[in-house]
Amino acid sequence: MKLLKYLAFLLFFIATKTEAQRLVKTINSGWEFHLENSEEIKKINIPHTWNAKDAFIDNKEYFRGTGIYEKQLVVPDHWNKKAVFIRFEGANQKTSLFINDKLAGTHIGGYTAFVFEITKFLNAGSANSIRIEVDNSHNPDIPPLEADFNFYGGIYRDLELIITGKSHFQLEGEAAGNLLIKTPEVNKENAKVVFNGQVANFNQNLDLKIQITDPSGNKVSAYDKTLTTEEFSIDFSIENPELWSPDHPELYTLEANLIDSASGETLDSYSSKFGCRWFKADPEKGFLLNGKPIKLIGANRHQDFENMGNAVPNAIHRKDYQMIKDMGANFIRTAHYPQDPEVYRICDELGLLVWTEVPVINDVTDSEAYHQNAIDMQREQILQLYNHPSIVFWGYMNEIFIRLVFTGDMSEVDKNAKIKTSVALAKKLEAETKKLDTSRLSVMALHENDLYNTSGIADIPDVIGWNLYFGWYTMGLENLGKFLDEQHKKYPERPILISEYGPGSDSRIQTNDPKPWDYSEAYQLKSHVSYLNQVIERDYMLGMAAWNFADFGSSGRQDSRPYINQKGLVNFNREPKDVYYYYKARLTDKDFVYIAGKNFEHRFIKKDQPVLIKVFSNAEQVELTINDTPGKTSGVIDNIATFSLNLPEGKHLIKAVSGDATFQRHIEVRFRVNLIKDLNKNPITINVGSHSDFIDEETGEIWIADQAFSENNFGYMGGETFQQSENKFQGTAANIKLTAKEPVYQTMRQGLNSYNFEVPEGTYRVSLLMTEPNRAASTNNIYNLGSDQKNFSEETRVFDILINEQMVENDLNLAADYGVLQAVELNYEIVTEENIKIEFRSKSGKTILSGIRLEKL
Ligand code: GCB
Repeated sequence: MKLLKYLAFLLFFIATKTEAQRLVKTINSGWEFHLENSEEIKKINIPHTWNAKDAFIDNKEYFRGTGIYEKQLVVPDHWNKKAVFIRFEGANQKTSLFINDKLAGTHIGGYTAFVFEITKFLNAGSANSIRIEVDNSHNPDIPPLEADFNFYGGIYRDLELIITGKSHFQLEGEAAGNLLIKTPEVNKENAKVVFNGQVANFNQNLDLKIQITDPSGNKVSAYDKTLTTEEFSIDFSIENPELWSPDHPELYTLEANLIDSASGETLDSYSSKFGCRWFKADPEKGFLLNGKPIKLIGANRHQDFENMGNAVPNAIHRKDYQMIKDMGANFIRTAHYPQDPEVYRICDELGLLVWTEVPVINDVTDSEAYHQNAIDMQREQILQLYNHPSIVFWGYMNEIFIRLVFTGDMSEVDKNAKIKTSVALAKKLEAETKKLDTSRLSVMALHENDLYNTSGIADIPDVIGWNLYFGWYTMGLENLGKFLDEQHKKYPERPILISEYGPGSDSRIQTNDPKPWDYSEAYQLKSHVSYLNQVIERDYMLGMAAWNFADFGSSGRQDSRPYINQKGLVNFNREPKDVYYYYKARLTDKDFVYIAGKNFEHRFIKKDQPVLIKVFSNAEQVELTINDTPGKTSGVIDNIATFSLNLPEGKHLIKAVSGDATFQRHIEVRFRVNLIKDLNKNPITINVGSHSDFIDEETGEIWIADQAFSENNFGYMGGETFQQSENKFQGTAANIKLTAKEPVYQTMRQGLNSYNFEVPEGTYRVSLLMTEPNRAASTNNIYNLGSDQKNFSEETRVFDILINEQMVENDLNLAADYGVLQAVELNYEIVTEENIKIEFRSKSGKTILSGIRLEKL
């Protein structure tokens, strides 16, 4: 009997105890969703965006407007003794919450969390309606105004219900429930810790119980007292703290309970990790963490994912940062906005130093509301993320003069007004940042323009990040070091780092002869190697962050894959590109070796030309075994061993060994002249006007790099590589409509006289791939098919095509017949006794060709 009583008591105790603590639960599932002005109701789960698909569709702006989420919430009876909240981790970008048709709160800004108390709107013991309206339309008063990424709308981060006692730790307000843990003084011997907070619905019967545990889970400090005021600030001290760093991301835990002193009931609870470290940005010595220099090397990261938009689960955030850590990085910039709360937890755990920033980017509106919204975003970011030891930089502006610099027709007066309002806002943001946190560094990212110096804006934050695209938007990779040295000399007090760098690349484009703007993985590699070398050898440089960890969606982009910014070290689906493995070789210590060219396993070479193999390694030497014959070794320079192999035609197994690491890859070699002999089996596909091979993911066909004609072979005669502009070596980056083989169309040979194949007799299908790259060509079309008097303007391009002297196209005008930047494929069946000669005869402008496919029928 006694035992039963005891058990009953125990059960009661457990029940009240669990019941009494703060309850946090997601309410992500089972929503009904519709867009404004649409009858179509969809069942959806959060995280959700309505732009996952339409931001990637041709000729269409993605939807920017209001989306409405609805759901019933059954509220148990006993919640009337509780306080109930809804926490949004993030919704883009203006959100209103209605409970039972009453407005419970509104929030502006798409990248920070917010909490609304809904207690007074709820009917306990029955179903309550929740309606959430989220609006992502352009708003001149809300940052970001414009940027090179998509402003996907929706509730794209977790949505939570929080239930606490009537008295509770402050949940509403900019901190969205975070209570601040400060570490104002840390050294090897001692760390001072200050815990600040506020209790809502305060009364005199509240006990505060706090406990701090060390990284191994041992209790190191405790506090237990009755509160006399609603605000509290409690100091702790930790002896010989275990310091947080990328190599040892040691985390302490603080747990706080708010207890009703009369009943002993726990009304609310709060828990947060924190870390002990100190750091400094020195304009000569670079970045110092816990007193030691550490070169910050890592990447920027956007939060979207292929086919998902920004509505990604936490597991993807975790996977991304794990990949960044695994490649040996110690630094990450969450450009261009605060990311999911999970991201910062992961960075704390993995040991990644963080630059986080608010989305004040490209342009500023000179309005009170815009300035205030920007400041509110910074307040929210800092207060919500304060406790994360990983964060060392609070950022607040990215390339804020870029719109101004590139808007050609802006008057001097307007320009000066823009500069003035931007500088004024920077000063306000700096002041707000320092008001909230003097322990961290403020930072701003600039593009390559002296206006940031002359306007004085670059003198406002503690640290300057330069976004530098030498070898891409501006010429010459080697100009980087020169630029940095000049800046350092002119502004010796200014700590600097590179906040962005890197060219676009496409895993379908492969070459051994990389050039700017060819989108090859090889050029991306070349460029990153050069940047790493130039930054690492300069001690004053704090570090560098590659643009970008992953390819990301940007509806305005014209690259080799439309609507995607392709500067990622990994693809949009996180498939690594070569350069990802290069970082791993360069930055990690454990034996590592990798043969570059996952998509370059087929080599089409001239007979007797060597096959070039690049191997990434962190050892001093790499040994290759070719088809079981070992013995080829090469030294490693900048973590790359380069091999020139003489290989016969066929498939070869190449194995690389360095230290304890091995890697193998098959390489298949084909001599180009033999492709003609093989026409019986395989068509020849040529990427005309390009030095790169293009791998068609859909058909598996490889469109090989172009070549000049020689005897018994195939190739072009006459003409030159089409060049859109001076710093773009080849092709156009403009979107080509109606094809998935954009790169084949984007590169072309211009002014060619013919394309010749020395083939035996037979019936062949000749496919010519063409596009008109000149946008002006369509508007200048005064060419009239019927008349004898042909009147061509300079832009007009008209030519005839003859195959083996038979006219197959008369007065072909791609712009007039098909439109500019359209994929045009013309197929002809040809019977020949010997050879095929495709002639291009100009009537006006230069002839042009993008690709040829020759198939034997
Ligand atoms: C930049 C911007 C970034 C762009 C990047 C690019 O400087 O800060 O938002 O995505 O350049 O790829 O052009």
